[in-house]
Amino acid sequence: MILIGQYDSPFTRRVGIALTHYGVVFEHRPWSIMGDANKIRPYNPLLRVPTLVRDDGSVLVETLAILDFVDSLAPPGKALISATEPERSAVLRLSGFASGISDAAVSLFYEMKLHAKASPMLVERRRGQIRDTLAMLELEAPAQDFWFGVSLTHADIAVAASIGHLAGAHPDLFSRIMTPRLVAHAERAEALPEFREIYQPFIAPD
Ligand SMILES: N[C@@H](CCC(=O)N[C@@H](CS)C(=O)NCC(=O)O)C(=O)O
Repeated sequence: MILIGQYDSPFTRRVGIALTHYGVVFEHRPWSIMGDANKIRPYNPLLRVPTLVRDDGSVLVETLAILDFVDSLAPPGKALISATEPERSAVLRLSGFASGISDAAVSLFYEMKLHAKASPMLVERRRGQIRDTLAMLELEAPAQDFWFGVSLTHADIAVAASIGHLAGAHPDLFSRIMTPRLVAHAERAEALPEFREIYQPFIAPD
């Protein structure tokens, strides 16, 4: 199995951490979405990461679809999401909001980097989406290590990956956002072995 994408992508990092948590052996190709586009194209003409190439050669795109497959490889007792409700939807809800922050942060980055003059309306909309969603999650953030009880879930990974990406890609915005409980939660997650192993500081796409 091959995971394509650099770990400064919060989406690719989510997949890499989940695979590592499950003890799945995989090959990592840390290709840049811009500089290595020609390498990514044969696997994924959308030129997006994460891209997962399965052992049978079939390709999965979109983090949720990839994680759906990755979860089928979970060893007993290690599942990052419950098979039953309401626990399952609670993890999906939180992961969705956390990854949505990353969607807005990635879009904001491209808007500011790739346009000679960024759209003030779009920039303000993205900043507001990030700020308001973080504020909502801050009210829910737990004091204990894991968001939902005693073990790691996709929600913990999504929150930490999004916070880490935001801090790297938008340091000014991040420094103005006051979410101490969320940041503390992310710091606890970042201390875990799978987070330390699957990490790359943010590098602006060339
Ligand atoms: N909805 C996608 C988002 C993935 C995404 O935005 N990836 C970014 C890197 S962080 C990307 O590949 N951007 C390249 C592009 O859109 O051209 C997912 O969940 O996998």
